[in-house]
Amino acid sequence: MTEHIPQTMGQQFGRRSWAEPWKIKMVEPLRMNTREDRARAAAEAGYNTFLLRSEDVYIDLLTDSGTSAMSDRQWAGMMTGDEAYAGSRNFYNLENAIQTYYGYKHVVPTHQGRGAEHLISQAAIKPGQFVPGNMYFTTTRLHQEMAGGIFVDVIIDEAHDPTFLHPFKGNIDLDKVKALIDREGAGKIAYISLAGTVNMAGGQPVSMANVKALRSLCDQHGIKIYLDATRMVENALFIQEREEGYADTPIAAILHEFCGYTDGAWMSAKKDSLVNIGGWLAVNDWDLFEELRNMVVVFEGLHTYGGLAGRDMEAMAIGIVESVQDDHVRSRVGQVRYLGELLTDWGIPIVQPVGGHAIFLDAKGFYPHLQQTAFPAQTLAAELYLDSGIRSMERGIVSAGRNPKTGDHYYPKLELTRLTIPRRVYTQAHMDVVAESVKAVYDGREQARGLQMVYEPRYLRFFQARFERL
Ligand code: P61
Repeated sequence: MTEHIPQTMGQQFGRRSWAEPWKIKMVEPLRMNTREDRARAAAEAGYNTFLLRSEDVYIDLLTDSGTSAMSDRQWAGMMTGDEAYAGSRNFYNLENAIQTYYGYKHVVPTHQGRGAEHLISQAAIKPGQFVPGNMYFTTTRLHQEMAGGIFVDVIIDEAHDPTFLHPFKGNIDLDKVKALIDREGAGKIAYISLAGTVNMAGGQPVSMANVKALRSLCDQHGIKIYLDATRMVENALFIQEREEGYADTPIAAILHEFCGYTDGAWMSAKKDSLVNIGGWLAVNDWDLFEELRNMVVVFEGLHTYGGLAGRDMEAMAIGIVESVQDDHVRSRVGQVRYLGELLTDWGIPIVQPVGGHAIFLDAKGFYPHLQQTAFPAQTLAAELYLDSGIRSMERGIVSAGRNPKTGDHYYPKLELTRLTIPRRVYTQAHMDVVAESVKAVYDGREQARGLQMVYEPRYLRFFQARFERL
């Protein structure tokens, strides 16, 4: 009998192991439950993971939004919250952090990302104008449409193919933008809606070369570029790893350079910036800023708090600095990649290459026998929960919603179930448990029968829709 010599994960993958640049000081117990408990909870939740109670979840990979663990420094910063109605000291710290690391001139705080999306959409879109973007995001597109804009997908075609290996699958196809300008005229384009590490494409990055080329195209036509900076720090890591000339450039410098090619940005700070709540909007143009600063008092709160407490703004200011540290970003994305490598080696269909914040299981690859109208990704999320209590999120036909003109479902090419990794929360052992559960569900894939939707809300239906098993 040959002796089995255990190997560390690094050794198994032929590299030196990395580790998180922190140690754990406080823990939150997890609750395990039985398959019967989960069957009851899933049925009560209408087989929608958004409707589960968190207490019924074991490992929560619904989202990386607002679910990060804050550092001791951020918690200490919370105690220095200046809860004045106007002119809170913490606002100026936040403004300074955004100006320093993202490089924009004028800052408007908002309660979270969609608050900022609302303001920029209302201020910068005239009804009937087109808003080209590198794939849609649910809340982003809805705010653009509510402002009268028409979303046009201008991401490269490769982004719609889950198996295509491209280092920058979030890139904009400049020919698609040029064609739109030629057809409609630059005046019919509100702005380019550019997202870093494109969420719905699987957390796929945009290259520096792409944003530079986009800038020069837009300059020729007087078109603005606004950036969804929500996971732009993670995008910077991919540039450092994959783009020539950036291997020795710190994440912070890459972030700053990238933002410099854009005219402004909106942010859900609940992701990169390591806080439980918060967002902002920042622009370079004074007139637009004046408009936004005026609107924020109607929809969010005074322009020096935007719906946030002083302590929230302080945690964000500190979180921004922590988020751009190279060792932090490397271990954050490294953990996602670790889970992705396991699943890839086991032959489980996932979006390739692995993106920054999540593993996206290819539900069409799991369930080729299910029609898209039987909601394969929703089914997969339900099966994973039933197997192990792991909570994931549908990112397919349910998330895509309906075409507002025709009322038909949008049929996205990508039918995905997202395992989203919160920052600084779970360990490598948790990732192993997750991988084994995904494998168990994959092994039982032929039994899946799909779901039917029995309740469909009007807006962002995936959050509250209910299903029954077929
Ligand atoms: C998420 F199921 N993302 O990924 P807010 N831009 C981008 C985001 O990822 C984003 C927002 C703007 C979430 C939360 C969420 O369909 C959903 O702070 C790239 O959440 O308002 C949010 O930022 C909006 C989950 C949002 C969803 C919409 O889990």
